[in-house]
Amino acid sequence: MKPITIKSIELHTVLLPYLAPFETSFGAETDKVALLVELTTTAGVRGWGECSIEFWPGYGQETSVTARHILSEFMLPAVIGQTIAAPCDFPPLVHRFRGNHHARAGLEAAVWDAFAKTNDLRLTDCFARYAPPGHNSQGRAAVGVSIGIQPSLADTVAMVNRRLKEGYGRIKLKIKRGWDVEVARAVRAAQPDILLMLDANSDYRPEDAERLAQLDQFDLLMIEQPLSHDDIFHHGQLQKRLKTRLCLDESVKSASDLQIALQVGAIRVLNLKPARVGGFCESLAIYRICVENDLPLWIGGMLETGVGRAANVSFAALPAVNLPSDISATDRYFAADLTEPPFTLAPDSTLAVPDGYGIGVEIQPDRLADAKQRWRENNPYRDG
Ligand code: OSB
Ligand code: MG
Repeated sequence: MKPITIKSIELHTVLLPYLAPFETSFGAETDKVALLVELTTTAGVRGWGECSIEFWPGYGQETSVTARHILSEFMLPAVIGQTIAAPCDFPPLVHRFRGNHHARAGLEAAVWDAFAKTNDLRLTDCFARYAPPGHNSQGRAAVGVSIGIQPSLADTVAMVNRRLKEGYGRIKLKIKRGWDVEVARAVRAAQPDILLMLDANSDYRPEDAERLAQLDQFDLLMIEQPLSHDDIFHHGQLQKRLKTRLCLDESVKSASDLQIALQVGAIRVLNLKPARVGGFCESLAIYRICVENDLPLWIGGMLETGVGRAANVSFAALPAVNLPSDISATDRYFAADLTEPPFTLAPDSTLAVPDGYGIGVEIQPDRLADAKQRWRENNPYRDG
């Protein structure tokens, strides 16, 4: 494979309005704030990555502004001018800067895209080269849809019916304390046979175990991250009391965290967000652990723009990603995304990997400029 040499890197903060606000246990959001990384090689190849981030530290500890700071002050100077022979030669270059996984993941994603394009490969086939032998890209990813907290039970059932009609074969509902058993009951009553799961985004405490055990009656595919974002131990305790499989999202920030979660019985399904674990190289290490342990795996989303969505679909097309991923069609999120072509849902609830090399989608410069302008005019921070 041909190496790349990094000539320059530009960061873009954008604001892109959602078609409808998205509400989770930590609040409602009306716009996507995204941080994009545009990398240019000395050969003139352009790679794009997305930091998969939000504008406040509710899901993770980073924000679009902290990620921009860490990248521009520390990580970019460490990589500009460097030659990279293989994508996973990148992490050691920024290893001395701790944490800040979403920031480093966006930069690493741009490296992967540039590397794949330099070598005339789709990103999905590039990932497959570093996956275990025989793990070739399937060219498409099974997906579901994540439904935010709605104003009422009737609205929730109506939204579920709408998404089913659009063709989604797996429904995930956001829950929080006080918005759980009744929601699951209402949706199950309306739809007895669908693949249904719940995501609490860390809203519950260990003493809520009895409440969570009531959810066992609804034949759920899994319950995602009920307890604290930094608490693997109590998920292990909780799993002993639940029939329903626990899925971890927030708590697994590295391959090591996953090994610990497996050891203490805290995990029966993994939601892998490549950004949360610091990028696709760590994601490939985690992928191997899932294969070795027969741990069911799917790829999570952070309502990304087309840049992040394309990379995640490319990873989700690997064969050990064996449950539907949280990567929905473009029209689930935006009126017009920053990239073309849009992702459309196939009747079998899959998204196709784009055809082109690298991430396979093209940034639309006019829309990028508009979205950057929108951020400048609507930046909600008091300090910068
Ligand atoms: O917990 O999976 C989550 C979005 C933002 C932050 C956290 C989560 C989510 C989602 C959205 O569930 C999934 C998607 O991108 O469609
Ligand atoms: Mg989640």
